[in-house]
Parts: sequence; C-alpha cells; structure tokens
Amino acid sequence: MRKISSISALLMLWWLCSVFCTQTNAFTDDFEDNKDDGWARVVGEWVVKDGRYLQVQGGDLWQRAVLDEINVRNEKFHLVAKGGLVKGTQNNGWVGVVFLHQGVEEGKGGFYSFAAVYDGRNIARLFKSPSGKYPDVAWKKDAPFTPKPGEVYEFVVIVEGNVIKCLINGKELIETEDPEIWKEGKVGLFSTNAESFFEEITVTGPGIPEAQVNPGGKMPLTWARIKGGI
Ligand SMILES: [Ca+2]
Repeated sequence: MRKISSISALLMLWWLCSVFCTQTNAFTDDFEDNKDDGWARVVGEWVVKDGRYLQVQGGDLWQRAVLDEINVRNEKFHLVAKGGLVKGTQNNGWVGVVFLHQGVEEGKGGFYSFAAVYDGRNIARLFKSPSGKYPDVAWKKDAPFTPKPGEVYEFVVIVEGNVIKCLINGKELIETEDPEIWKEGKVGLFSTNAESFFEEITVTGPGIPEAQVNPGGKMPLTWARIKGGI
C-alpha cells in the first residue's frame, strides 16, 4: 500500500513538473568551426576567422549580429560573451552585446546594448534604442570602466523580469529596471566605430527550447541542458 502511495506521489510530482517547470537550456557558439551558421548580420560586415567572430567594417553604424533562431524572454535569461576591440584599429569604438533585439531586417530592430566605450570617457554603457537607429536612445546608464584595445572582456547581462544587471569580468557595473522592458527578442554582438572580435557567446534561459538543438544537423553549435537552473 505504501509502495503504491509512493508511486502515486512520484507521478503527481512528474505531472506538476511537466505543467509548471520550464526547462532551462544553454546555447554556446565558440566559432571554432569558422562558420557563422545560425547568425543574422543585422548591420555591418561580420567574418568568422581563426575561431573568432570579427566585425570588420568599422564606421559609425551600430553593427549587430544576432542568433537568428533563438528567442529569449525577459522573465529570465543570462547572456555571456567574450570579446573586445581589435588592437591597432580605431580607438574610439564601442564593443559589447545586444539583447531583446526586435527583428532582424537589415538595419532595423530596436535593441538593448551593453558595451565598453573606448573613446576616452572610461565608461561602460547600457542603453535602449527603440528603433535601432542612432540617436533614438530611450535611456542609458553608465558605469566607470576603462577598456583597453586588444584585451578580452567577459560581458554578462542577466535579465529577470524588468531588472537588468550588467557585469564585465565578473564585476557588477550596472543594475537597473525598465518597467517597459520588451517581453522577448534575440541576443547577439554589438560594436560601432570599431573593428571588434568575439571569441564565444553563451545564452542560458527557459526561453530556449531544447527542440532547437542542432536543427537539420547543420548548426555547428553546442547545446547542453543546464541542471538546476541558471
Ligand atoms: Ca573561439
């Protein structure tokens, strides 16, 4: 009798979890296959070379490349990217990540960005651009940070509900709220006025369905189920 009760309890637990638990997955691209399958180049010229994703155009457009087949939701996600400004190129650039990017049409799509600013202001900047065009910035938050060309930085953005946290190399630089945060969008890489490089990107969150693992066997990307949440 007790055994049957235990089985019933386990079945009930399984049913509750299937209803209420949202699976958390992680997605990583380290560019080691020297391909950018699965990426949409929204603005600018992007090239994969020697295990890195390079933004090679320079100029003052807001260059973005986003993971085309992944949508994150603001309820919870965690974005990590490693990259920086190519040493010896322009020294007035911005390099970082985009998130909750709306749409991937050429040159369009509002987005949030967190970036290191290399133009002597010694800041890292979080901003929201409703249409994706400069200078339509809805708001911005700055934190002290002195980036150096050629250095590799780990950019981290953590979103939970309407709270946004931004870190570089493990140090929290910005925590803020956007009551009008967008509910979902894409994540990716950002730079302007710069030739930038990115070595790796990982996004973790319940908005990333396991069904997207290796679609068609073409995406050269690594998926892993994360146990225990973010
Ligand atoms: Ca790499």
